[in-house]
This record gives sequence, structure tokens and C-alpha cells, in this order.
Amino acid sequence: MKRSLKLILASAFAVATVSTVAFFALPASAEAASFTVTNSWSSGYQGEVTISNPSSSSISTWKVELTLPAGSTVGQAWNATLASAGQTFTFTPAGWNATIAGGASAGFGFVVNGTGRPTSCTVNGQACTGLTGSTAPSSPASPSPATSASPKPSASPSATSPSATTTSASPRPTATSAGSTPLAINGQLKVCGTNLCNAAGKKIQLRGVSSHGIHWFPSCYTGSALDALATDWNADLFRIAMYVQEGGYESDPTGMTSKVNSLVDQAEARGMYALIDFHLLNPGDPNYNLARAKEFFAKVAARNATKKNVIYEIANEPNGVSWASIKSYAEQVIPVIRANDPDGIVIVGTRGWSSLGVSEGSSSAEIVSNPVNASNIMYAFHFYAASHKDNYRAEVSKAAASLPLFVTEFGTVSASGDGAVDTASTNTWLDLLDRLKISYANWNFADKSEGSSILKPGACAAGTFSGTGGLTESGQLIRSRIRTADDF
Ligand code: IDC
Repeated sequence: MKRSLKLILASAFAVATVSTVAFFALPASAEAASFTVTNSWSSGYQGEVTISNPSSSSISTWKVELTLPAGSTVGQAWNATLASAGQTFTFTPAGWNATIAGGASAGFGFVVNGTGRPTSCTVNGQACTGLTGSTAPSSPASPSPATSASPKPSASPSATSPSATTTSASPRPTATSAGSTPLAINGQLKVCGTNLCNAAGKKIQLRGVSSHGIHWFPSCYTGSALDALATDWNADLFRIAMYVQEGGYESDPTGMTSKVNSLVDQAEARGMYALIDFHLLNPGDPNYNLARAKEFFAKVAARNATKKNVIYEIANEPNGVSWASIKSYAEQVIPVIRANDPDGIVIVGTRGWSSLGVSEGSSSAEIVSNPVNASNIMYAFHFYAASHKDNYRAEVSKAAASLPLFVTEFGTVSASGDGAVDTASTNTWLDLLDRLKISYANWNFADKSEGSSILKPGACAAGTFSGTGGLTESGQLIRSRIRTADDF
């Protein structure tokens, strides 16, 4: 089966090349593709294919074919056009990503309904890497918290960075003379036009980090961790990622609510803003959790109503669901918050994993033409620097002219949360966000062994939070960006 499929693909490819001149100059093996599973759950999974062009000349189009075992189908794709014949799913360019420059890469993603992994994956007839070869369902992705057996990083600061003692003792470098905390300087925030403004009406940007799932990494969210974020990192913002599924709120509403409240207090005591993240992910339709969201937000909004440091993020990453459904969810949850905490800013997740719709083939236009009917709200945008590049940046630049945006989560790595740090793309992104004064929180402040972790495995148990000794490559990059002076 596999062999004959390849033969068919090879001849299809030969036909396709007739009209694509740039292909003629290429060796047959110029394109390479890798398949990865970026998320999985009991009834399906999310995959990504990255197509690389290691040659020095550009290629003008591409075609990826995936074969899935019976019982599994591709439900949707983004950044690609999907066609299917039987169990073979063909992905061709979305329109804007056909050309891949020499040395560059392009990628697309998709959701599989069913747990069978591809039995074959080819790009322009060449086999992809990264196939598991197994059709067995993988267990749902879940992190394993670091144990005390994990290797402990050295506590000594690196030669190129100031030591923890020096940095935590130095005054916070702000643009004001107060030498005070972000919260003391800015007070109750509000949305002004397409920006975030402080109590005095000045446009500001908050920069900080997101926790990982707070139920998985309690030793990463201690008083000394938050001290380091406030005084060594000069972070303005701490996002409290409360998973709803995967053992989170759904399993322990009372315990999770009190963990969130305690972290709100800890951030407030250090003068940082706290972003309460209702971290829904799978299922991607927020309405699945509507009753839980109303119950949770009624409680946290009432409890924290008089605080000035709380921002509410009501839906981490809606996916596989229309903007109309997300908007309907938002218009039911926001009144619950407003009834309890009238002046708290609410951030609404957007379609396609908070990609403003781009990752599901849509765009911010669907929000601009049909915004959430509420005031003092912002819209979430998420990116992972190694996966989401120029076309996403272009969308953010365009959307920022009409919509108040908040990057409540981003990673320096691929959308899987793992892999290599893409320093160039991260810096390009953060330069753009700085220029547009868009606030951001980096995923993630935890010490799991994955590329997006800020802390090295074992750093939380060891309490190595200040300085750079306990930081991963991603952590060092993010700390260096966040600790520069704010423009408050
Ligand atoms: C990832 C974590 C990983 C965990 C997985 C499932 O990094 O350790 O096993 O979730 O819970 C998101 C999500 C965020 C993901 C992250 C990386 O908001 O929960 O975290 N990501 O995949 N959206 C895009 C990427």
C-alpha cells in the first residue's frame, strides 16, 4: 500500500512540476517535511507539518499527503488547503504560503478526529520525518512535574549577568521617578481606544510571564519565585494559568479557585498585575465550560472586586469553533464579571487558538465586523515564534489598528511548546509588540523539561529563581527582554 501510494504521488508530482518552473532547478530531495503531534486528547489530536527548503533557491509550491488508518480523519486544517480521497488527505498551499525561499520553511496544522497516527506522510513525494509509525492512541499530553530527583542547576549566576543579590537589591528601573511598582504607578487599568491605559489615561504596555498549569507546578509559584519576578525580572504581570480540564478546575473547583486567589494576592503584594486565565484548551468550544466559567468568574470577581491588579481572561484558546459561538460565550460571561467587579478589564480569546482566526483560515475581520458587545474588553492573540511568523505578524499589525489586543500567551519555540528557541522570530515579535504597545506574557514559568520552560528542570525545588543560573535558553532571552525599563 505504502509503496504504490508513493508511486502515484511521484507521478502526480511530475505532472504538477510542468507548470512550476522553479521546481526544475531543484534536486528531487530538496524539500523535507517533519510531522509532529502538538496536542492530543482522548478522541483526537492536533498535528503540524513543517516543510523545509534546505536548498539555496526558492520552491514555488508544495504538496503534502498524509494517510490515516480507518476510523481517523482530518477534521480541519489551517495554513493549507485540504482535500481528501478515502483515507488520504492532501494539503496544498493556503494561497499565500506556496513559495518557500531557499533556507526557509513553511508549515501548516490540522486536527484529526480519531487517534490513529499517519501511516504515511510525504512532501512532493519524499517521506516526512517524525512519524511514530503507530496507530495506537497516545495518552493525553500531560506534564510530569519535576521531582526532587531532577538534576539541580547551579545556583551561581552566569558571568555575563548580574547576580541575584545585586539585582534584587537594585531599585526597579522605571521611566518615572517614583521607583515604585507597576501597580503603584499605574493603578486601575482601562481600555482606551485600541490600547491599554493606566489610571491617568497614559497608554502602557505590561510585560510578564505566564505560569504553567498551577495545579502541576506548585513549587514554581512560591513567595520567592514571585519575589524574583517582581524584583529581579522587573515583571509587570503574572498570568495565572488555571487549566479547566486535565485535572484543573473541572476536577477541583474549590481548591483551584483558592489557588488562583492566593496568587492574585501574592502578585498584588509585590505590585504586579495578575491575569486570571481560564485555561480552556480541549474541548475547544468555550461553551462546553460555560456553566463552570460563570460559577468561577462570579466567585473570583466578587472576591477581588476592590483590587486594582486583576485582569480577567475568560477563554484561553477557543479552537474548532466559530467566532459567533465565542462571542456568544463572552457575552454571557462578561456580565457575570461586571456584576461583581464593574471596572475589571476582560480579555476574550479568539478563534483558532487565539490566533485572531488565522490558524483556522480566517482573520481578524470577523471580529472587527462583529465585535463582542461589551466595553472595557480586549482580544487575545497568541503566537509561538518558531511556528507563527510573517503572516501572523501582518495580521496583528493590521488588527491592532481596530482592536485592543493583548498577547496573553506566547512561546519562543514551536506551537507544541517544545523544540528549539527561535531567537530571531521572538525578537522580531517582541519588537513589534513593543512598537504597538501590546502587552504580553511568556509561556511558561515552570521547570518542566520542554523548550518553552523558563526554568531548568529542578530549579523550582531548588528555589533557583533569581539571576540566570536556573534559566533555560528561553528563560534567559525572555528575562533580558522583560527587565528593561518600562515606559509608564
Ligand atoms: C502545553 C504545555 C505542555 C502540556 C500541554 C497540554 O507546554 O507541557 O503538556 O500544554 O496541557 C498553547 C496552550 C498551552 C500549551 C502551549 C504549548 O495554551 O496550554 O501548553 N500552547 O503547546 N497554545 C499554543 C501552544
